Amino acid sequence: MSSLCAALQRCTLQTVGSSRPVAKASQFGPAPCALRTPAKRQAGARQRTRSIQVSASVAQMEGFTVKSVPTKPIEGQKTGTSGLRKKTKVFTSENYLANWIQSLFNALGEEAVGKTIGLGGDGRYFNKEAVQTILRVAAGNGIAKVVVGKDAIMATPAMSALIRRRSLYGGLIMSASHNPGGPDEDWGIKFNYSAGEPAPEKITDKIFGFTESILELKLAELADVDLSKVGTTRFGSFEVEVVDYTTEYFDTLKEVFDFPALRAFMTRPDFSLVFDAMHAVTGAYANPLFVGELGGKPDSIRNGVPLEDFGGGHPDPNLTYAHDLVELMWSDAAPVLGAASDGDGDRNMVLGSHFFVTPSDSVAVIAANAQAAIPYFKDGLKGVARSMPTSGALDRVAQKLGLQFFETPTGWKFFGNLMDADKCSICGEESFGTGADHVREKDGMWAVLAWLSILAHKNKDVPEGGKLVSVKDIVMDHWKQFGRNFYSRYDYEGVESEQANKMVQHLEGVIASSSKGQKFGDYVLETADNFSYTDPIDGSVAKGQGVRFVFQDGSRIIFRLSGTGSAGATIRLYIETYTDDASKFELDAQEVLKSIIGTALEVSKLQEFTGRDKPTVIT
Ligand code: VG1
Ligand code: CO
Repeated sequence: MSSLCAALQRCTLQTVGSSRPVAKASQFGPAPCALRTPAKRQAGARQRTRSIQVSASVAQMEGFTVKSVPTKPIEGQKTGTSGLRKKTKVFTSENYLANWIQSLFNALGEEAVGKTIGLGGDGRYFNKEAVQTILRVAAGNGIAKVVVGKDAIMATPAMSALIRRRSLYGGLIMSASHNPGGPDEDWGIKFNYSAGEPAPEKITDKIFGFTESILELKLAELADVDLSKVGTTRFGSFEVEVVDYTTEYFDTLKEVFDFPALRAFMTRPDFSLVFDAMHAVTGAYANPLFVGELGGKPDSIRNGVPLEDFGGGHPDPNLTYAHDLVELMWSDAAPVLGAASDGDGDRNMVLGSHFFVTPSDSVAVIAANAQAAIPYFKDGLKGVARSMPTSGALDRVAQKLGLQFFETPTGWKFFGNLMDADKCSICGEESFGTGADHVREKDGMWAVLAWLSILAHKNKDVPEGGKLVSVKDIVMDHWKQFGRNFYSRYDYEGVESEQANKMVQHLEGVIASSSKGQKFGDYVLETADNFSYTDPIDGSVAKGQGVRFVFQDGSRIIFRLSGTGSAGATIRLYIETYTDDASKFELDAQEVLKSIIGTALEVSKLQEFTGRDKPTVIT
């Protein structure tokens, strides 16, 4: 007997709306037994035909009713780099969300029946309503229990920790990450699997397949659950547990870091921190963590209340969107450490007084210091990994420490397999994402605690009132050992998709006709390709992950199209050069990269294709 049938064993079937057209068997999802009674289940083809003729039906589960509601496929429900993201108005349109959730359960099939999943999000507009819809579809598809963050809150890394610590089957995160929120902005949803990792492409492709053929929603008739109070609500065989969203996450962070040592450092009178939560989800975590657990001053937290529209801003921790923090860090009142996080709490930006740490340098510095400064890594690292467009700073650390090293496509889903196979401890992306194998997501708060740990370690012998080793000192010291990778990213947002695609086609042509040794401006070509990745663990292949030109001195030009936008296209241009000449370390990256950026724009004919003479964001 299938597990779905087992879960629905107590169903009783009633027929309603008998004037509806007869549905074909193939129009139903993978679990037609949901529409049958146990007695009929054994009675073979005749009964099966009869039950399938009931196109609008209700099944009585123990404690609630499941309605079969007809629906139609909706175009374009394809998951991008991280979940499905669209304008909020698209998601709130009829059945848009329910269709995707139903397709998810169709894709997961019987494996998910009777299981427990997590649910929460970044606090953005529509999350609380979305929870109620998701609960109805989950119950209608035989999920036994959903663990929901209080007030529908759950940061992305916290969901990963929740899944892992509670051995959940998976979890849903309602977030469009750093994209703005509100009725006229963006909404999004992602599914994480049993190790807490973003669903691999083989699952997201399957979900997309179901969205293209879906004709039925299985909706449980449930009263709204009160999300404002921790506790359990039972609907017969279905259960909803509203939980404190900090518990599992903080328990995990406590296993990684030495909290008493961090507390001692945080409370030094000569140390100061400013954490900018950007009115996003880490607002819900920053106070209990930095103030509650670590003894920081309450005024170290800025924009610490999560708002449905993130206060009208982009909750994206970079030099453009976190400008208040950047201004503070370049003022006389700059604290020792400045940090910010994004909408769903997986990204981070780290700053020192008058100093910005690029994310590519940040992961390299953390990897180089992890063993000495962070208890979780006291036995050394298993390996490190970075996404392809991330600078080569981490490669140099791997080489020096003799670590396994991996270069993956953009998006966190590619790191999970390496971690599950014990091949990678720390990884990062140039897009302000840093993390480790304590969870299977990038982790903004983890990165801040990692920097706090490094600062605490480097300053352990500095007496109070002595000159503290600063963030800048740590990075300068790193460059002295490893050299500096000058790095920048140009984003051209809201470009017409067709023009962006044409530019990529043009670049493919340039690749095809280029050869090793050819000169591009001041640079001599080593290789050019469209990056393709074969997962070393499961052999899956991801193609077309970014056009790259790698030059003989290690400099690189990379172009890729964003997979997280909700409309139009965003072109990303990544540029990198390297120097081990210490006299150049303090030069401005934009100055150093000027000539190679010029080459990149010339080769791509970006302006010709897009009409843009400058990027919308530079990081
Ligand atoms: C961007 C970043 C990528 C990151 C992804 C999700 O993707 O470049 O590195 O993993 O966002 O991050 P894209 O396809 O737009 O370049 V998050 O914090 O938005 O979940
Ligand atoms: Co994010």
